[in-house]
Amino acid sequence: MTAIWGIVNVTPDSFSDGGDHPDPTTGLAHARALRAAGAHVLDIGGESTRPGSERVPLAVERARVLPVIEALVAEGAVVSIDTMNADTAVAAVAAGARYVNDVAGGLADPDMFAAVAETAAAIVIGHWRGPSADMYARAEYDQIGREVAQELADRVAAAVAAGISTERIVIDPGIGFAKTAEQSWELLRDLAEIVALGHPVLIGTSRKRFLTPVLGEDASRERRDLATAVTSVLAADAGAWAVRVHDVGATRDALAVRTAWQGDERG
Ligand code: PMM
Repeated sequence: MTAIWGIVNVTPDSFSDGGDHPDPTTGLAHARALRAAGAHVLDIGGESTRPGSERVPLAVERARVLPVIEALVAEGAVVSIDTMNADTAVAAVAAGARYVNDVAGGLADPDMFAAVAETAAAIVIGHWRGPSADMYARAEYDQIGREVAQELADRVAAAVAAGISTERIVIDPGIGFAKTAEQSWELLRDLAEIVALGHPVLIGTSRKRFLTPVLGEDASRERRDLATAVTSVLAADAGAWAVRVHDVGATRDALAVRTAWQGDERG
């Protein structure tokens, strides 16, 4: 069964749900709603990674996410912390988070892998080439699937060298991170190269800018959520282990349709 990760951005300026859940109280309410809608994991972030975004102070990030994580864990939810900061990751795991989701794959904070190694948490290693502020300057590839797979394999090796056992490692090709829209589509077409690395693969396409050439600049949030439900099914078909989405209900329904189409045993 494809796992659904529900996105909870406790930020005033996130990629695509910015401003909806700017503080822990509204963030918690949103997380509970996503859980009720069928999210298996709640991915809590306190720092936006949207193109062009600036970094936020550690204390601000922690004040946003920790109360939400503590409350959700107390309710029995499975929680992930979406952070590029080792200190935040460690604090979140101490508060009960089971996954550290680092879109930078340990490259933004050199202490990340060693810090996670000291915990029992699993880590999501995202493909990343540099900070969001100027990531498009690094969007150059000859064969994107092969290059992203190689760069991810290098980060996995670094994580293992730092003491994170291989079964604790999830990989993510980082759709939209240092990739143009066309490159993101090409990478999705090449997903087999990422799956072949042998780790569970998490895919994040939800509401992202690369959908714009397909849907049009003025596409509503609802239309981007519908498109995301479709990419969730296609990602599952391509071997993804999990999809990270804003509209959990739409993706849950889309994946249920896929399961029915295929017959129960393959879900
Ligand atoms: N994308 C965003 C943030 N975190 N984490 C993972 N593992 N993969 C992604 O593609 C990803 C991520 C982009 O910002 P958003 O939270 O506003 O969608």
